[in-house]
Amino acid sequence: MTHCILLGAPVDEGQRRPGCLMGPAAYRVAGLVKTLEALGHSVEDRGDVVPAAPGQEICDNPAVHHLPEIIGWTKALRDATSAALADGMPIILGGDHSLALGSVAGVASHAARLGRPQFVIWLDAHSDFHSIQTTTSGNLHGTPMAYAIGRPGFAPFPDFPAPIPGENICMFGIRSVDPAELAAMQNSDVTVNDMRVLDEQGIAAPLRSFLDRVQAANGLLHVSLDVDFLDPSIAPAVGTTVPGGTTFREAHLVMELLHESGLVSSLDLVELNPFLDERGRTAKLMVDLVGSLMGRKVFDRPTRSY
Ligand code: EXY
Ligand code: MN
Ligand code: MN
Ligand code: MN
Repeated sequence: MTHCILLGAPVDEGQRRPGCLMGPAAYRVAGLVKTLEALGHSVEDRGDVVPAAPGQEICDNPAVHHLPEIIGWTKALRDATSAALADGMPIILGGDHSLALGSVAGVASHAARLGRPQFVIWLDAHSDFHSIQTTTSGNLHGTPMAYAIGRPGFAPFPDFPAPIPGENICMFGIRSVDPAELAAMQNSDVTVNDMRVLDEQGIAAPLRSFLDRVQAANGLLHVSLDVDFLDPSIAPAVGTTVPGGTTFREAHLVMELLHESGLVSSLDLVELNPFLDERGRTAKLMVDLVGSLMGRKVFDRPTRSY
């Protein structure tokens, strides 16, 4: 049984399409609490995080927008996530992926306090590897991974508490990468399982080899699940759809294997824009996937001795 702590993060300033700020409410309406409680977990909904007051931060990239607001969210989400980890498993309800600037900083600072390595699995069509210097869209939801790994170019942001080594980051589902991101990633040790890897090897082999590394290092694992990891045909309610995403079963298999590893200590659910589909179909699918991550299965399988 896990004590799940819900943190609403109604952030939409990291991109330009209105709607993500309705994400936290949509997850609550879609029955996230009931799903978790039905699996025997306790749930504490701490409501929506309130961002720190925006400062006067500026940067020399004219494309960047809402920098002070995003920095305010980052500080508040870093602190709320880190505090929640002392009491249970934070589940951060987004809101766009700029929330991970704060949530990943929060898990990293918690892991550093424990003296354990922090690992991240990034389930996304996008690598989100821009610095605020290299982004051309100026949408800061495309930058959290660069901040987490300690790429230069985040001067206006608080120092990232304990930059995560590239070898501790594994991406799945990648199929939309900008040239500047590719150049930066090729200079890093991040494992990038783009959709071609999933086509050729499936999910289990690359995922199990990453989980073996997390286990061997006695690591903590943060899961960042972007709605656009999924194929748009099953998850249309996201502003950055990219064709050729994962199927319903591939996504559930990822969650089931993560559950069986027993290694997951925190979760982001990001980029849901409830305005973009009908009757909460995508929100319900995301809640369904959380059910698989938290132990719902047809048959009991011996958890793999990681
Ligand atoms: N790489 C593009 C950009 O930086 O604007 C697209 C980023 C989409 C990010 C979404 C959250 O995954
Ligand atoms: Mn705006
Ligand atoms: Mn993303
Ligand atoms: Mn994405």
